Amino acid sequence: MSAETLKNVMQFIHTHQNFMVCSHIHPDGDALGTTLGLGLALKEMGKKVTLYNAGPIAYNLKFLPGIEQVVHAFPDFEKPLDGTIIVDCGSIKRIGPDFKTFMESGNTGTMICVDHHASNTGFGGLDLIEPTESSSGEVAAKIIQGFRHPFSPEVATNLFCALTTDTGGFRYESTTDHTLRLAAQLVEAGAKPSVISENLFERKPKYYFHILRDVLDTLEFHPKHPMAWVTVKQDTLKKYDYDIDVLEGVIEEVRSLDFCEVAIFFKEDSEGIGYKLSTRSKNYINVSKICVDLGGGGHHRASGVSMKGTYEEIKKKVIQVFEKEFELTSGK
Ligand SMILES: [Mn+2]
Repeated sequence: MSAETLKNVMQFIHTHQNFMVCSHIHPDGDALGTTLGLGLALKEMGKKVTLYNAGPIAYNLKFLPGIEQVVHAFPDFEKPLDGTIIVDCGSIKRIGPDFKTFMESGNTGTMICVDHHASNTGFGGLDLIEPTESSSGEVAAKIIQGFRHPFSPEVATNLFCALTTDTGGFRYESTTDHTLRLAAQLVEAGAKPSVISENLFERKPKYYFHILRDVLDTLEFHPKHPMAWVTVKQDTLKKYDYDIDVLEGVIEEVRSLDFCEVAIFFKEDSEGIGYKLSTRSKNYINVSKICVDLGGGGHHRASGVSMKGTYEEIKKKVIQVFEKEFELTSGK
């Protein structure tokens, strides 16, 4: 953690009053948990805070305390905000389609990134980006703790959701001793791990299993490298009245295969012009590097990219890139 940057961000918050906290479209538990955790804490400190997310809010995040305060359209602000804090979001584009207009209205004030995406090159005026932290929730907690502001049960629940989401329930290698120490403090402050985990992981709708069955039918293995992939096309998805976020769990199933280092999930986009890829790795392949090269981003072990083209073109290109990476890695 860069102490200097943390100090600058805290100084800015301390000396200003009017904020917006927002994150990326289709928020996951880190994006929304951090928006709410940090946003509610700033409100408790007496700041005026607008909580924004382009949405949609996934079925398993609707339990988060304060979720009803999140707005999905930019309000007409009477005067420009002092600052817009963008959490868990690696690029301006990912905030959502309306953000550009809002930015051009000149109302954002100073933009502040609070993030842990290695691919975030810093697009705010003040950027607290810590790729070694498990989650943006962990970065936001540093700000709250820096102010010596005690975690309320609501803030603790939201931040615990952020940590739980991005560490896969404290299982991934991003889980450090300080992640667990922070988790303990959040539990002490009122976060309920079993309630949060049940909401996040054990409330899948029945149709998830129908989709999963169809998707697993497409499972393919690379003949040489420890890599497997699955695909879902619109004709399958059209069979179900589904929530896109439900699909997020599928890739984790594939990664859990014994020999699998890399898992890829090809999802046909609804416009039929390309595919959205989710990629995961277990131990040594840096999927973020590959996704950034292809125009996307994320983390070393979990990244994504949207690509235009036919299924065959995209699949061929992506598999070739991974083959090259496996060859480079084993050559070391
Ligand atoms: Mn995150």
